[in-house]
Amino acid sequence: MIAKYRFGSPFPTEATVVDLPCAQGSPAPFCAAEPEEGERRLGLHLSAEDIVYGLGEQPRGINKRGWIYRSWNTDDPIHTEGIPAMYGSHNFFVVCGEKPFGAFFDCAGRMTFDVGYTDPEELTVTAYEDFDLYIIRPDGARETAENQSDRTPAPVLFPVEDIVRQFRALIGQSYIPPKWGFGYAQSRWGYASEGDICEVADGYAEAELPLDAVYLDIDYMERYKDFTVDLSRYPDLKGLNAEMAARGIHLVPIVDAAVKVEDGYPVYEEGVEKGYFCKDAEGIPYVVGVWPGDSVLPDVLNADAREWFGSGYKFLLDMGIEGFWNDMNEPALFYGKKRLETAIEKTGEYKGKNIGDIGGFWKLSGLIGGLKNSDEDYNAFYHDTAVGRVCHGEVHNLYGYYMTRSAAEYFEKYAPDKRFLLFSRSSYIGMHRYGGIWTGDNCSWWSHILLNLKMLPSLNMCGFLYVGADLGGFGENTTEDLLLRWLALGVFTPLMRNHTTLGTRNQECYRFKNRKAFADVLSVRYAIFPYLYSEYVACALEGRMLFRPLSFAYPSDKRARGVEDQLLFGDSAMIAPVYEQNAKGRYVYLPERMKLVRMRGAADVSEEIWEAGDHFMEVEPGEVAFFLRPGKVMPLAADAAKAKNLASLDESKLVWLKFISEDTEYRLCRDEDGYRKSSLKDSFVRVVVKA
Ligand code: MIG
Repeated sequence: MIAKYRFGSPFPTEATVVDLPCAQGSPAPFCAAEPEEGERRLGLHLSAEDIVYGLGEQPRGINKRGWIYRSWNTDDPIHTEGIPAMYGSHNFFVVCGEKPFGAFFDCAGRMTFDVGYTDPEELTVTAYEDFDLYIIRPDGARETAENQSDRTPAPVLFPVEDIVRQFRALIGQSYIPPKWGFGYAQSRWGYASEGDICEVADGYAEAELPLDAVYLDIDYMERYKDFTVDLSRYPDLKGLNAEMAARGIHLVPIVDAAVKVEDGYPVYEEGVEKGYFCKDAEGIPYVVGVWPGDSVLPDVLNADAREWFGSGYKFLLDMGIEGFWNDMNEPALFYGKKRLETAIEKTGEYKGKNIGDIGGFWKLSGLIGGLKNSDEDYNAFYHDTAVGRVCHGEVHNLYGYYMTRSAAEYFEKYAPDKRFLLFSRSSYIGMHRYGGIWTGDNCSWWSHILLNLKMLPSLNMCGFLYVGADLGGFGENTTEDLLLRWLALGVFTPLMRNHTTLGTRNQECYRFKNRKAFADVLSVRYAIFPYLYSEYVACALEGRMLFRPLSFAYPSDKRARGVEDQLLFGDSAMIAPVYEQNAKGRYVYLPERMKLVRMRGAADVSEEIWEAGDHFMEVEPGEVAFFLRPGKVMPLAADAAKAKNLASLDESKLVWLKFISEDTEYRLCRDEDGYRKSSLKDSFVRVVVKA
């Protein structure tokens, strides 16, 4: 049951795919709260036992209670617990208590969610732009939903999951990548040339470690110009791509949001001529500074400009490239050109002056330091949209969504039935239909393994199923044990990519000493692939979550409701990764009797039944341990240890992990080509697994 309330005349975000009539009256259970000038506030009382789930890409807990979160897409590479906002805005949450309900604030601009920060018993939502509010109440546990394919046995949906399912039906089906998008991938900012890419592919091959993709960061472009290739570094990208494809490896180039200002550069010239870049109040393309230097921003909120920018990907598609990652699309700005000029002028005023009074020093450093990602810039350029000219500051959170949509809509034209790999840094709900996300610039910190885990269910709720973090950590130097432990979580995440920044220590698995441990952990990914893929596709088609908090399946178990470092993974499994330095293992809570599965590589699997309650679970680096729930089964690829990548994985021979006392059916996704959209729904087969 969904009720929609309209506040003002919001910008049409196209987050939802169902057009609902607006309800009259007040949006219970919310009450109007005292607003400040220029904002709207809604609040509600939280009772002691209420849990708040959702909000997608945000720091802190799975249960969001006890902090204030902001929706304002921001490129901030230091993901501490205190950061005001991250790259995406996902304004959906569920309050899970006696009368559970979900709330989606469809608002293109700035918002805050004070979830018991100011007052532990109050949840206050503040919006700085007009919005639509959707309140979703459970339809009741149901065996079959209309959009549910013929999965047997149908999972029983508890109220919270039912709310999520209704929400997902409202926002449309989640993106499904091609099969190879589930393979293990290597990336780094700083691979300087074709030779570096070959070295990575060879490094993995020689170490007999699997690899499905190598990512190309901004270094492949000619001076960071979108839809160009630096020929001095990559003399024949098409040839390189074909060579890699023959080895079962995909190349995945980055595309940045901003377009370099440069005479003679066709993307720039064409965009200017057609009026497709964001403009200032006088209608002149607004110049900002990003990696290419002075740049302009494609007006992806304008349908024509969006179509035009999307067609730029053709340049790379024609080389046989099948996957992309979209970056810097918050959009991240190092400076606005006019403001930079003013700032430089102002610094002149300090010449010869004594800035020994520390105030002067801070003002001076603030002149340049304060230019980055500044609201003054965001409020100074405009989009020409279907509803007229709109200031960017009012629709800021939509930019990454529409940039990614522009690519996806072009792919649809380029090869209508083909699935491409596509994910973005910045996002908004609605983008989940067009691509996935990675969670941006984390660090090689132990705490970020846990941060990775905690975001998974929140993102899934909001429709983002194809998600992953930079495994091993992006900023700072990784260590062998950190990478191994992180990979042991990464084997479960749909996007499994090792990525790091410029200048950090080498982070490719083959660089480390304990080769066997890396071979073991990576091969587990290929072993569980039949399960991961089947669960993923089913979750996308049916509007369910791949990762769920324990409370979703054990709602009346008080302990389970508070677990913040374990998750249900698909319908059959529970995961509990190790996330502490030098730890020999970890404590794990079992809400019921489960079967512990230990994998020391794809071929070495041992099983043990553990009783409900608390246990210390020893896990060696390189080993993957997880739990099978009672009555459940999980297909594994029998020969996964031999797989060099997903293309070479023999999916025909399965072994079944099972914790069952009677024959059980599993619905397996047998999507042979792994590329097509149309055949996906019909690719499920029912397999009876004998007890
Ligand atoms: O300002 O392209 O999050 O993954 O390696 C940094 C260089 C720009 C940020 C992305 C990161 C990528 C990096 N980019």
